[in-house]
Amino acid sequence: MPFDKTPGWLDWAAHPSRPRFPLPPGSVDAHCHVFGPGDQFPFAPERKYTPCDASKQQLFALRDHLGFARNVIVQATCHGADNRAMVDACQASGGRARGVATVRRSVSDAELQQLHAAGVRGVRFNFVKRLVDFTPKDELMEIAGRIAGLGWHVVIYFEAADLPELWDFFTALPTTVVVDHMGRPDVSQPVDGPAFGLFLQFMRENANVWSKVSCPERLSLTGPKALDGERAPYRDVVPFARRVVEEFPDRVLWGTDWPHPNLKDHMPDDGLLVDFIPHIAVTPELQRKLLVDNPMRLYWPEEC
Ligand code: 0GY
Repeated sequence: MPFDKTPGWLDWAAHPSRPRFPLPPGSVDAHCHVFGPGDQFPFAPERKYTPCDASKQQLFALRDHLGFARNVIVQATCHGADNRAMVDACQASGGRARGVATVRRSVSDAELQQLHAAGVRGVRFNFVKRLVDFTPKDELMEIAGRIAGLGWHVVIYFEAADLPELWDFFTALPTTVVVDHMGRPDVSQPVDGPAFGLFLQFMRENANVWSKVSCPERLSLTGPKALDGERAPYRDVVPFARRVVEEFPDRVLWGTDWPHPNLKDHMPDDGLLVDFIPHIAVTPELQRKLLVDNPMRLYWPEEC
C-alpha cells in the first residue's frame, strides 16, 4: 500500500459479532465510508489523516453480516473532493448504495449530473476543524443552491460548541439538512441542559433539519461496557439519542460509521453497535422509521 496510516490509528475490527437485535427488513446503514484502497483510489493531499484501506467489498460483507439491506456511503475527508472511491462503491452496489459527496465550487453541472447518475443524493459540509481546512460560507451556500435543484440535501458535521456561530448559516440552507452524530453533544452534561437544549431547539425550529443518532462510540465516556451482562453499550449516550428519536421520529437516521475513522482508544464491535439501536428506538415503529422509512424517503424516494 502506497500510504502509511496515521500513527495510533486503530484498524477496523475484521470479525464483528452477530447482533442480537434483528434489524427490520430493508434496514439502511445510513452513515458509512469506504477508504481507498489507497493504491486504486489515492487519499487526498490535503487530508488530515491517512486511514487503513476499507474497500467496497469489505463494506458489503459487513452489510450482509449485520443484516442491513442498503448503505449510504458518505465521502470521508481523507478523500477530499475526489469522490471516485465512493462513486465506485455506489456503482458496484447494484442499486443498494447511495452516496453523499464532497464538491468544490469548481464542480461543473455535468459532473453533478454524473454524480447523480451514480447514486449521489447529497453533499457534506464539514466544520470539524481537526478534519478539514476552512471553506468560505459563500462557497458552501453557492454549492447548496446548485445541488438543491437536483433534489439533494446537505449533510453537516460540526462540534456542539460551534452551533451558535453556525446557526444562521445552517438555517439559511435551502435544502433538507442532516446533522451528523447529533452535533456531537458532550454527554457528561445533562440531556436537559442548555447545550443539548440548543440542539433540540435547532431541530424544533427548523423542520428541514434531520439528525443521525449515530456514533455513540465517539461520544461516550462510559464506553462499550455492557451493563449487568446485557448488551447495553455506550449507555451514557442513550438518553441523548433516545430523546432525538422520540421527539423527531420522522427525521432521524442511523449508521455504523464503519470503518470508524480516527479512533485511537477503542474500536467498536459493529455487532454491538447494532445492539445499541433498541435502547434508543424502543418500539418496532420507531425502529422501522429510523432504519427503513426515513432513509428510504431521503435516499430512495422513487421506491416509496
Ligand atoms: C465520521 C467521523 C469522523 C471522520 C469523518 O470524513 C471524515 O473524516 O467523518 C470523525 O473523525 O469524527 O462521521 O466518520
